Amino acid sequence: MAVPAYLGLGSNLGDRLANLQRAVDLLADRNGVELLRSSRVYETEPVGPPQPDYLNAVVEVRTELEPRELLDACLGVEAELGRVRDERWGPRTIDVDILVYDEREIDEPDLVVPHPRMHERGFVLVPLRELEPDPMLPGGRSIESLRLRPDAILGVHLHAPPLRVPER
Ligand code: GSY
Repeated sequence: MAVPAYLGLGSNLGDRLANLQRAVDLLADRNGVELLRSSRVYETEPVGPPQPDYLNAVVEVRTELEPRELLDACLGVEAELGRVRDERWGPRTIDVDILVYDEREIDEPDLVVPHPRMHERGFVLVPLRELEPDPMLPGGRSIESLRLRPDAILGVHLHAPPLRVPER
């Protein structure tokens, strides 16, 4: 059975907008992943060590893949876009994270869903809330309960319209 999921996309190296669009196109090519909608694209100040600003967006998918299979699909897209996983918080051509998978809570060494830091990150919450006003957050938190630091939102600026979602 297909379930909804939200994926966070980020890029701060090379042609950032083209990287995000390519990631959407590659995800749409995967068996068992249907791209439904994209948020608009935001330019965001980096969280982590000094590095170039990111472009971030969130996409909604419906997927027949199990969470771990979806993770593999995300890692496959990162690899196809030439991502080398070296510095943990460092710059990257593309980052594809599972933010939310249906109503599942998963806590495994390399797969934690809902994404454990999503509620602290304006670059995730701002685009995600365009698609889902009341998303599932880690620890059963609600959006209303969050006291997101104002500077987390301040570093998030609208940059481009939604990414193109390929026709089904
Ligand atoms: O967590 C994804 C990679 N990443 C980002 C990001 O996507 N956007 C911003 N603004 N900062 C980030 N720091 C890291 S690491």
